[in-house]
Amino acid sequence: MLRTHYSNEVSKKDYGKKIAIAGWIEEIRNLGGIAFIILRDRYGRMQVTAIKKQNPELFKELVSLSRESVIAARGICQENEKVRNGWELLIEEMEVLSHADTPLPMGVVDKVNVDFDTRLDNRIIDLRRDETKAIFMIRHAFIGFASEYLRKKGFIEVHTPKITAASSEGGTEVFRIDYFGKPAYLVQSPQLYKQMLMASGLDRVYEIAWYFRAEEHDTSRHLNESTAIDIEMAFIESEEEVMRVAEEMTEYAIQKIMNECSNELEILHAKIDAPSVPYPRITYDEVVEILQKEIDFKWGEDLGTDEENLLAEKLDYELYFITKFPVEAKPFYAMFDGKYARAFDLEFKGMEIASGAQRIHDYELLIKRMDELGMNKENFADYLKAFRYGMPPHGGFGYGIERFLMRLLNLKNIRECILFPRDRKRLRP
Ligand code: AMO
Repeated sequence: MLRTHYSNEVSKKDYGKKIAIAGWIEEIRNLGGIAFIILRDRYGRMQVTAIKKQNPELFKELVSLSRESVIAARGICQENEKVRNGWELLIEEMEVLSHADTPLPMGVVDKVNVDFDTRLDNRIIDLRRDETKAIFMIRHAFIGFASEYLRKKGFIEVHTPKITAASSEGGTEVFRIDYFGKPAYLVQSPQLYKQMLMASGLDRVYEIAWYFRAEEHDTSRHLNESTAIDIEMAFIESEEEVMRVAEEMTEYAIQKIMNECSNELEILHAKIDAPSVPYPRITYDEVVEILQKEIDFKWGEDLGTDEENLLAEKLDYELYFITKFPVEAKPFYAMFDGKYARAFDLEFKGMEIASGAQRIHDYELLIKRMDELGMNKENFADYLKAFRYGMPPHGGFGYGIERFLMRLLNLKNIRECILFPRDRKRLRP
């Protein structure tokens, strides 16, 4: 066995016993007769101590290794109060599992600031840094807790196609691909499929979804490939029921993250306020009123980054819904009352992290709406078919995972929250 213990698994009962540890060499301090090696594994760091006269060959090999080489070390686990975790390994045997090339393209522990592009170009090494790892541990936790909440509420996890013949959120911002000689698209969201599923009798579904959007943005809050938690639920009376799921899921996940990810939050210096539900609801009309006191803003316009920031400055809370948008501001599938769509955005510190709506479930009304918008219904034949044989009232939301994390952890760039970001300039690694 290469490893009997991870760094965090060693306890007093192991002192004096032989153990095996493994990981990356972070630091080598060679004092001549004795050398101290800091070895890093998934959970932390440990000290390996080598004494030259005990085994000169092993000592020589160990101190000549390059930083970030991977070794497995066996020896006696010995109590040592001077070492941070209270013990060290007195090395007796070693297996070099992999030599790291030099120089490293970026440092792992160096305090010098590495620029963001270098970090992304070397993402695997970047992930060895505590801060980067902490973000992805919290991402993992968030998805787990959100799923846990949804499953408790009767949502089942589904996976819908990512290659499709029709686009859901608008025609131009799609990646076109060649599908055996026929045109196809990468989905912008699971929108059409999750709605279709509401006619299946499954009633409540969720998906950890991939969004592909060929938007030409180059901002700190947009990605061309992003992930979301998408839900759809049937037999609702209004979008209020959907909003309740969005806010309760958020509250549940934040609480759990605070309880179970305190180490990671500390590494990231993230201080979290966990507001209780219900989150405030502000109508679009109220937003317009607030904005018009400050800037020139017309009813019907979209809220851009500047407007969202300004609004956040004027409000005292971090998490809130904007409701009752103008119909024109929302996609064709949103249900409406007169000039207002039954749609909402969930805002977190001045940025939209989720949006959703009650949908049009009546086939005739949907056709009418698509005609008004001049949409080509043939492209939506399969979607429309699902509305013809019994479709209950329904609604749902799409909740950006990277956007949520960015705000929760106060990160400046959304690219911090996805392993291998895709943007207009970045298709690698
Ligand atoms: P929308 O287009 O608002 O709605 O997307 C839902 C949420 O997904 C995130 N998001 C993005 N994150 C990063 N980069 C992007 N380019 C990007 N685009 C979207 C945001 C956003 O709030 N079908 C509807 C949802 C629904 O009604 O169920 C939709 O896709 O956090």
